[in-house]
Amino acid sequence: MTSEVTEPCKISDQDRIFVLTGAGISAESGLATFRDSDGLWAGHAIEDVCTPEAWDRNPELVWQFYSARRQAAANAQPNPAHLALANLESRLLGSPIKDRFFLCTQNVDDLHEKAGSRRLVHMHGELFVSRCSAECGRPPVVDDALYASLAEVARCECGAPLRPHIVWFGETPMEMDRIGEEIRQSTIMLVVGTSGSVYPAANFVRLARQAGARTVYVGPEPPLNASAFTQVVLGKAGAVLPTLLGTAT
Ligand code: BV8
Ligand code: ZN
Repeated sequence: MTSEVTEPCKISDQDRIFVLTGAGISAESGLATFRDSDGLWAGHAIEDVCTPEAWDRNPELVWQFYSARRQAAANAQPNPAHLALANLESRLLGSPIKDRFFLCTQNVDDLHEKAGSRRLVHMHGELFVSRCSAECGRPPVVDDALYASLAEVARCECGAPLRPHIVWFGETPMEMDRIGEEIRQSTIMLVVGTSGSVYPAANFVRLARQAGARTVYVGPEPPLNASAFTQVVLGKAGAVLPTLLGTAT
């Protein structure tokens, strides 16, 4: 059922909310999405910057790509959509039932954290974190440096260059067990700003339906998996979420 947003989404005090966000929620903060005409992939083939093979072939190009993303994200601020989710989380924190809000983002930017979200996971990694490219086992490190050449790239104590702590195509997403558990317990799944073209994230809505949850999509156009939603609300997240989540002042 496709509609414009009119009244807040009904959330009872028994409901447990699982939120999945994609690049669309950061579009109004000035961060390009992947598939926009001038999107992130414009100018770069996925296989040249977002696969382990790309890293083996040309780590300098990969670091130039992610350094440009770090620069853009560092100058970006959360928008009303990020703030509405953080506000909803804090409102639900007060309720007797614990942990009724869980946020899973495919985004590697830190705008959800900047907005005040707490109970969240970055299933595809984080832009401002790096780890050892030799996987020597040392923990990932916070790293907001910009690397124009491989010579500048910081090194792990084992001597190997650091790589972005990001999930590339062909790599296993992070926190999948925890995400699976949260989906099973959810009664409402809210999905915001994702085209539904990348798996396993694009399958979460079907898992939520199997768990009996209401499934709501918010974005300016129906996603590829639109048929799996009980409600599709067409509109920009920054305009829709404050009203839909009842945080509109
Ligand atoms: C894996 C980090 C095994 C990097 C990313 C064939 C069939 C099915 C699957 C596959 C297949 N071949 C290969 C696969 C698997 C592959 C895959 O899905 N490929 C696709 C291309 C077919 N997946 C993988 O490799 C994954 N790993 O499968 O491992 C496994 C599986 C299960 C359990 C264990 C192990 C790893 C995929 C992760 C890759 N890394 N990101 C980086 O950021 O640089 S994916 C990246 O692209 C994003 O994180 C996101 O997940 C994805 C798509 O982006 P979206 O967020 O949806 O953005 P997009 O631009 O597409 O759309 C924007 C949307 O926003 C639009 O709908 C638009 O309408 C909307 N919008 C615009 N403005 C607004 C808005 N919405 C609201 N408000 C607005 N203002
Ligand atoms: Zn190392």
